[in-house]
Amino acid sequence: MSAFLTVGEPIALFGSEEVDKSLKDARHFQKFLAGAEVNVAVGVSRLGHTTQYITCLGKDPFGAFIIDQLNENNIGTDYIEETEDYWTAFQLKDRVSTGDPNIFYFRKGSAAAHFNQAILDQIDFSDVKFAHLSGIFPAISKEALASFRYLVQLLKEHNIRTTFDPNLRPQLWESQEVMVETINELASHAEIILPGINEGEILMGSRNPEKIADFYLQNGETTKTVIVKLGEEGAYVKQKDGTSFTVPGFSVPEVVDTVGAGDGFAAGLITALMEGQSLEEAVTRANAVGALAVQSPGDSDGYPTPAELENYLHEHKVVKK
Ligand code: KDG
Repeated sequence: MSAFLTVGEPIALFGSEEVDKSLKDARHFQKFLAGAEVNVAVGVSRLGHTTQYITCLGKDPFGAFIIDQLNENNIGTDYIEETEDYWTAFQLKDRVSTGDPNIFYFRKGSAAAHFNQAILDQIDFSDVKFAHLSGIFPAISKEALASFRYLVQLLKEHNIRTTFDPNLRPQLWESQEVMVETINELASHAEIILPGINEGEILMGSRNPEKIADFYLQNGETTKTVIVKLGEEGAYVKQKDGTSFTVPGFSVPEVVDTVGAGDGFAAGLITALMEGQSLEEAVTRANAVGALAVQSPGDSDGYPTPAELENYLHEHKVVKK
């Protein structure tokens, strides 16, 4: 079995190559692998760790493309189901000169939304050290939400360390109220929670990183650490024992696309913790992977190999303690 696993909806992403052109007008697109959780698997695998990605794909060209991408990225496919009944999701993303790109999804009723939780009973947890969960998969359907809850139960039974990224996608929820309530409840089962500062404002009504962290540390059944992502500014960390610190981010010469930075952050954090680094070193690596991610057009094409990461940290004068 693998050291890392995650479950989610993978998406074939068509990223526009025409800067500041609307999705209606753009004609030239490049195809990438996307999906928040699979992005994390790509980042973890690229940094040299064994991974399994759990999902359901349609038997269609996008599903076949995703399988190829998983194989190319050395990601385990032992727990992937394929169906002829539903399509694999895809999405369009524009290219903007500033800010976050616009995204249009074609995912309602997808194969992943019809995920059958029976496959979770086949998982071999023996070597699993970390599992990453996000707020997107439980938002796509009732089946996915139930499967998410069942996986949380299995992870608890096997004492697996877990990270949770709220990854708010309001368009996938029936109302903001349901989204906030469900995400905060799901987050409470994770050991490490990774909200973005803007998400904190929606989820608990404050942009104060300490208040966001305190909210989750008090509510979290098993929560030991909250890491609030501050974008370019880095990340604020608070632990159950009350210790807190901020790890500064890396300045980036040119932001090409912000999507995928948070998933890269999670991959950097998880791999460093699996390698026995301190929490501060792990958050430094997380910031570095996030900074590399925003300099490329796809979600995950900027994620580094160990040598690329080493070079980046060296160039930015981060010395190992
Ligand atoms: O975090 C990146 C994701 O936003 C993207 O890959 C697509 O999963 C996706 C989503 O729902 O936004």
